[in-house]
Amino acid sequence: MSESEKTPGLKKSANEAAQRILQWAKEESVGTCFDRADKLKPCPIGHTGACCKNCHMGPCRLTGKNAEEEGRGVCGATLPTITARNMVRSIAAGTSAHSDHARDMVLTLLAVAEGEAKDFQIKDVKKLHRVAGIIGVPTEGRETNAIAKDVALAFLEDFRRTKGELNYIKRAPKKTQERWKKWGVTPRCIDREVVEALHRTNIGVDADPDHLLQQGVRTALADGWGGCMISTDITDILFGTPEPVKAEASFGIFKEDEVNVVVHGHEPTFAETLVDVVGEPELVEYAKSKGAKGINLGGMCCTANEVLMRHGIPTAGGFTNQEIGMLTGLVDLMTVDVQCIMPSLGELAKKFHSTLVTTSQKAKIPGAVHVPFDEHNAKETARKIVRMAIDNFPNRKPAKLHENQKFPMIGGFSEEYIQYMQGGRWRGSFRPLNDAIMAGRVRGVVGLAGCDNPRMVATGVHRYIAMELIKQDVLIVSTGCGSGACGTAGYLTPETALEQAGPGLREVCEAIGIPPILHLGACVDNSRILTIATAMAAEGGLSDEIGGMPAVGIAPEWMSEKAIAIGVYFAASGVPVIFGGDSPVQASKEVTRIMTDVWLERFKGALHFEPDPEKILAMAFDYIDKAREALKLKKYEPGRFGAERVLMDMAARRELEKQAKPHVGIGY
Ligand code: NFS
Repeated sequence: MSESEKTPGLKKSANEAAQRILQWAKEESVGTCFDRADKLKPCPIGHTGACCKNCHMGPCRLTGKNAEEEGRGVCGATLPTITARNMVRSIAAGTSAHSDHARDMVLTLLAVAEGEAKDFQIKDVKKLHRVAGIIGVPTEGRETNAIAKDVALAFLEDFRRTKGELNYIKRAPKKTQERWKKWGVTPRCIDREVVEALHRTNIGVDADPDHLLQQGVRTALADGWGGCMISTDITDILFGTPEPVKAEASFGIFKEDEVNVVVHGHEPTFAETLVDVVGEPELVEYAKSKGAKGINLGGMCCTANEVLMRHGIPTAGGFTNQEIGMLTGLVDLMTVDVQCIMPSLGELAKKFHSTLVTTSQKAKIPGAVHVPFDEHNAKETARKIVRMAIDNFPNRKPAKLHENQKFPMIGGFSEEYIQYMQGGRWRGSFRPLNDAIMAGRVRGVVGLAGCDNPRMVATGVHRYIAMELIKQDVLIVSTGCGSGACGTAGYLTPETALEQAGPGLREVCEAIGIPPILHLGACVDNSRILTIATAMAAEGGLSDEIGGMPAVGIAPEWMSEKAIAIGVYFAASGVPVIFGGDSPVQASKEVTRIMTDVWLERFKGALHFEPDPEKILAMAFDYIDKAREALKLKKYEPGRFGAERVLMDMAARRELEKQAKPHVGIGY
């Protein structure tokens, strides 16, 4: 019996529009990830990290009461060895995803600098100079393209050098760098760390769990301070550093009378080109000739975050919304490139009039039309795809279901802008935020990130945690589908601060003019959190390294290997991180201990897994308050600033909890 059959009326998504569409899909017998999650329970052995399939003598599954001490694979591998190896392989996979994306950004910058990608220019020359300054590329009296070429070549070394260390390691606070040196985890380059991680986890190589996880940490740091950070910076250089921008979120962003083109995936380059061409008069005229009033561009997942941050393109939300978006019947064409794209979209598109187009040379999906894109022929490809969407518009069937829910939102908070808004162009700093934390107006900062997950009431845990945190004066910086979850709940507006935030946070938000949840961008833009934390450390008054700040990372609905890589690079950078759901290393107490107690001692960060949202919150507050105490900051007292207010009455609170409180963990 499936979970929803056992619990009639069990919500699949906390988004009411999603819930209505899913109900309709059920009546029409169209399946989604939620149905598949019900039908397909995870293997209880692999799910906990106790299954090794690294050679063909297995899979070896180490179960039983004394598995930790006595269990052995055919080769003799112990449970901690197997669990650590599985973890390290996830880190390597996640790192390669972000970093392969970063490599493409570097190659695009190089092509632009060499005049081979005529459809792109360097939009943020100031940022190019800043980045060049950090990595030691001379700028004085040089042409922009010459600087850009050297920056691109310097970053290419971050993928392949054999000696030395990543360019951006020097960007971290000195003390953080010293910890990495001391524990032998300073990454040399991205490709080498990934290859070494895969080598060491091969049968019969590294068998010491701590030593294995040390390579996991080094690989993850190559992701955070390499792949993710390079990707963020080059995207800013090419397409502009984000500044606050208004947008909209949820399924009502699709228009009934316009051609709807949806960008989904992760790499921003093609989506940026679409932004450039959709307004071209010939294309708009062509759309009108087919009976549409215009062309409407919307997004899903992290590509959406990229173009939302820079252009205010609306988003239909995160991972679990992709099939639901197509179920609206309003998607004339969806382009997908890489990562987090459900292969089911190919089949689903066929049930509607929608066309699915794969645009990356790296990914094809059965049921999709493949129109590969490269930066040399960008606009031409983009126009071709928009024409395909327009041609498909007359095939649209009259909507059986009309969903117009949408919420206003604000995105576009880069490190540069957050600094600027705290003092202006010449005096920008992190002083006001540091002061607000020191005074206890802001209790601490939480990075709310990671996926949304069909094994929970999707987006519900994000919503619940976000609201509880801001009520208790915690400022949130959000990325990836965490931002999608908050945006599609209507939480990404300054008004949310007035209605929901605790009095201290409210004062600060009102003074600076920001929402209490700052949308920082896509998942690769978690690197912005690293540079913000570094700037806060440099500003003084809090910790002089990332570790020890009243700051925590939370990914309550994570599911991707990329999230694992991110969690580990934050932990190793000094941030305690709490992931929701079950632990992928729960089979081994030793591995769990290393990732929590041992890492906390070495790096001042840790990676916890905790299925209960209440406990996630309790752990987060505990970390924040203990950090405040260690820094000898004023004790946080709820309601100390501003008049104490009843933030919500009981009825409203019950309603919110009913909506958002997820069922947690996975039953077998
Ligand atoms: Ni991050 Fe972005 Fe979303 Fe999870 Fe996937 S889209 S890269 S992995 S699901 S947050």
